[in-house]
Amino acid sequence: LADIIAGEKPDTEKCEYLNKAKIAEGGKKLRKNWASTWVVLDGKKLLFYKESKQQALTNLKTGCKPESVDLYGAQIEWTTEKSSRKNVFQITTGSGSEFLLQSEKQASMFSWHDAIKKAIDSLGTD
Ligand code: I3P
Repeated sequence: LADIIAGEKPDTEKCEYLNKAKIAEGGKKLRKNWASTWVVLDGKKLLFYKESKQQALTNLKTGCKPESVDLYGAQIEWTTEKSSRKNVFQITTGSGSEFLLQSEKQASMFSWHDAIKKAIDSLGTD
């Protein structure tokens, strides 16, 4: 309610272009492929909208269908080993998928880490 009065979105709702790389799916390692991605945090989920022209065309035809990541049972941690890039954290989902998110804007990544951690903690694990 305070957020609404202040005219701000709750901090478990965010969106921004970030660099994203999916490095595992269902416990299987994938080849790392960074892509600029419109990332939306909506409280319980992270949504990834690809920015590519191909994807934009597909979205026009099918309606925009982002990749949706359930944060229930997920984990988040900063990593310096999984990438040579700065400001990288990893999200591991309950289903064993691993995503790296990165941006040159350090403050921005702190804010994302904070918001995602809050979202995960608010969902609990049971
Ligand atoms: C990868 C690409 C990534 C890099 C990754 C490379 O090569 O250069 O950007 O990750 O390093 O393997 P390719 O395009 O040939 O797959 P970072 O930018 O995060 O360092 P890695 O193998 O050390 O993960």
